[in-house]
Amino acid sequence: MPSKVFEIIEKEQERQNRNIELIASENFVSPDVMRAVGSCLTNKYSEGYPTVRSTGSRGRYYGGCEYVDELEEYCCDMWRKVFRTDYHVNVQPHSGSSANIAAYMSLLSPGDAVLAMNLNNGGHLTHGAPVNISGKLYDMHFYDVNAHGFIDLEDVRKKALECRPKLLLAGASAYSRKIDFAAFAEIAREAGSYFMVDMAHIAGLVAAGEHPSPFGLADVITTTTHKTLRGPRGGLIFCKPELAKKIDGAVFPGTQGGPLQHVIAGKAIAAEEACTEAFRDYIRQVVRNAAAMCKAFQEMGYQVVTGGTDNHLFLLDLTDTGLTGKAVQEELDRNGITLNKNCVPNETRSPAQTSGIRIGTPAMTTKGYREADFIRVAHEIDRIIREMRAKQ
Ligand code: DSN
Repeated sequence: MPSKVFEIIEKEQERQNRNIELIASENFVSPDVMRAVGSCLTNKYSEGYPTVRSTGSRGRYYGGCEYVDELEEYCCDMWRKVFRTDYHVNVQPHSGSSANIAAYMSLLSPGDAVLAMNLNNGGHLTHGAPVNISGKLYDMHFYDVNAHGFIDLEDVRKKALECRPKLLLAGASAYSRKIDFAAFAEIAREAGSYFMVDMAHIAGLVAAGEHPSPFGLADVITTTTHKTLRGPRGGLIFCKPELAKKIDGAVFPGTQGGPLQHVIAGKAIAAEEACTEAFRDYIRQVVRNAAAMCKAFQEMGYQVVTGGTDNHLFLLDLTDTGLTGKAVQEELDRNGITLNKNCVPNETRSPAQTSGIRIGTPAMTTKGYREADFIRVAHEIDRIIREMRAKQ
């Protein structure tokens, strides 16, 4: 008798085939990534690092690691190639959160000041939210967006010079505009701070040259591999070579045990894919699709935070409609359109309700959608929202 698990997987597969997927942080991996992640590498323990490593790290704690050593070195080389960088890279973080925690551990002591983007205005849980370990361990300070939703670099500078953070953090989960990493780096230099970038959302755009790169500017760069990069779920940490030993030690043994070599194999394949012209075409289409869909909403009278988008996502501010983000998310889900509720700048509702929704184009671009398809979906979302308003 087949396991109940396969029945559940089959249902999820059907949901993924059927629904229009607009969650900005999701994507669909290639069959090769899927095959690597489901491979025999899941059976292998390999605590430690490949034996011959420029950082002088300690090798593995287990026998039989000759092939996973080769794999992990190859994966590191491929990610340096993707971002055209000579930064050190650690490919072991199990997730973006693990990558961020290890990065903090390597640079900070408990109680050190950190300046990051406010979660309510587009930041991330692991950037110091009080409920997250980052918010409990460090003395968090937050910069805001201005009245139009743009990162307020004057506010960043003022707060950095006031609190003199040990670490200045740039990066967001719900921000639709280019981030000026050069300006952040300059502020970090003035304030005497380490500069860290969490580029999880936009990493695919950075790889394809569609967003300014933080390489050469940031001391440490973290990312997930499963968003615009279209790899398996996981994290990466890049750092300037002089921080390599600290970063490696903070990942293992600092915060993790054995690496997931089957996921590292998937990450290596994603890196190979990210070096292709087909990947760059996909990213360019992601950006064109977001711009087209965003414009369609604006033409129908919707309020878009910042008045547009430069990347793969945008936020609709539904305040004028009187509907919550939660209600719209749930009604769209019933109609086969998947996205998530999101706070808007100066949010008046709780994060469980919100006044906005976040819309992203990577996943459906991977499925082949182009501008006209996204415009059609925008009109379908408008139809559903108008029906909801009529029932209010
Ligand atoms: N939770 C992810 C997102 O949806 O943006 C970020 O980690």
